[in-house]
Order: sequence, then structure tokens, then C-alpha cells
Amino acid sequence: MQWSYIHVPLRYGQGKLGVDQGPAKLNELGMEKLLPTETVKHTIRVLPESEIRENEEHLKRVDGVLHTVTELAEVVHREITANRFPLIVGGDHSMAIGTLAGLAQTGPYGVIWVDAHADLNTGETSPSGNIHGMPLAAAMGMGDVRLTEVGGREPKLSPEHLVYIALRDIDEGEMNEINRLGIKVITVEEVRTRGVDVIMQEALSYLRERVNRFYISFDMDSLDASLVPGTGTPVDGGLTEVEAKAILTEAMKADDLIAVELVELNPSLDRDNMTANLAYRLCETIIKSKENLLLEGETV
Ligand code: EXY
Ligand code: MN
Ligand code: MN
Ligand code: MN
Repeated sequence: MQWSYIHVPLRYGQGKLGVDQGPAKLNELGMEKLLPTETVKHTIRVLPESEIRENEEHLKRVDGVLHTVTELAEVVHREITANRFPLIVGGDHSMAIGTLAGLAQTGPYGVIWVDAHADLNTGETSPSGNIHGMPLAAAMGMGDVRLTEVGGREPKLSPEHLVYIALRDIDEGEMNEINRLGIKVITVEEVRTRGVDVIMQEALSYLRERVNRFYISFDMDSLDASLVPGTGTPVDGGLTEVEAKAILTEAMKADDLIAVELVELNPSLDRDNMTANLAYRLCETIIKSKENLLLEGETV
């Protein structure tokens, strides 16, 4: 298995400066040394701030988001087709519009979305107009065509191929859609009371009844607000580091996992690098659990 390490220094899906520095901060902490030397590396291009117009109330900075997600879709499509394993690091969660589109170009897949938020708004339902709250709506073909048609006209994701974990800050429009579409939700409460192995087994078997591949998108704000000052939209009542690591380890053990994405690390908001160091430890967990699995596989 060969890794494809994809940097997405994107911040235009939301208004705070600094989240585009997430990938660079992880590299500063030594991230690239965690990856095997033969890892393929990509940095997705972003438009300069000077070219960004704040002129669309309901889809803020849409040109900046589109520029990057269009390229990301193509790179993800190409990397999966080349049988590599993308580790995609952001950057704000609007980047997932590109990831979801790129994966869709390689066939049906499922999603485990670890996030305090549903990211299921359209321009009409969004309270902020920030596109980082819209990637899953766009992937399901809901909302503005500029977002829904990234990487192709067809919807990129079916609602029954999505499982939320740690969801706890949901807007009214999103709640209506979750109920209407019957999207599967696993709360922090369930993670805590039923245990990570039980809920991950449930999430994986739910997806495996429907698709034979899945990816995990991990938003740093799925963790408890007290652990992540360095993220743009922290929410109380989140995951502990131990729970987050256990979820990621279970996902990495799955041989039908095709990609991992880690988003919303904002070093400018951080305190003494505590969020960046935590994100680094999560990436270490991701990489080591996959590498150990491969080693075991080889020794068998
Ligand atoms: N639901 C709120 C909105 O749409 O503006 C907050 C979204 C936060 C999105 C972050 C990436 O998870
Ligand atoms: Mn292509
Ligand atoms: Mn998110
Ligand atoms: Mn979030």
C-alpha cells in the first residue's frame, strides 16, 4: 500500500484566518517523517486572498472554494485510480466537496463523518453562508449547482451511505434533512456508553450492507472544545483524545477503508500548539495503525 499525502491549505470555506496553515503546522511538527519515504505528496493550489471577493452572501468566497475543490477532486480521483491511499489534510471542511467528488469518480463508497456539525446546509438553509457547513449537502446534490456539479453533474453520495459520529451542533434545516433522509447518527453519548468498538462495528456493518468501500472525514471540532482551542467552531460535549484515537484505529484496521481526511486545524487560534500537537498525535495513530497492519500482514 502506498500513501498519497495531500495538503489542502484552504480557508475560504469559512471566515477565520489561519486554517490554511494547518498542513504547514503539521509538517513543522514532523508529520512528513511519519510517512514512508515512497509516499507521493501533493499540495492543492489555492487562490490568493487578493482574488477573493466577499460578494455572495449565501455562498461566501465561493470562487476560492471552487478553485481548490475542483483540483482536489481530480487529484483524489487520480490517486485512488493509481491504488494509493490518500491522507488528506486541511484546511477547512469545504475541501471535502473535492474529496467526495473525486471518490465518486472511482465508484460507489460510504462515509464516516466524525464532526460536531452535520455540514449539511445549502446556501438557503445556512446561518452563516460559510461553505465549510455545506459539503455533504453539495455531495448529495442539494444546493447551488456550482457546488453540486464539482467533478460531475451526478450526486456524489447517497444519504444511506453516510454515518455521522459525534454530531451535536445541528441547524434546523440540517435536522429536517437528517430526519427526511434517515441518515444514521451516532452520538458522543453512544460512543461513551456503548464503547468505541461496539459503535464502530455498528457503523461499519451498516455501511458494508450498502457499499464495499468507505472513507473517514475527521473534523478536529468533533473533539471536546476544551481540547481544541485551535479550531474555528469548537463545541462542548465532544470526544476525548482516547475516543478519537480508538475511532481512527478501528477505521484504519478496515481493509475497505480507501482514504482518510483530517480538517479544521487552525494554528492561529491555538494555545501553545495544543490542538496542533493533538492533530499530530491523531495523524501518528492513523499512520502507525495502518503501517502496523501492513507489517502484520507481511509477517503472516
Ligand atoms: N452549521 C453552521 C454553519 O453552517 O455555518 C456551522 C458549520 C461549522 C462547519 C464546521 C466544519 O464543521
Ligand atoms: Mn480524471
Ligand atoms: Mn465539518
Ligand atoms: Mn465541524
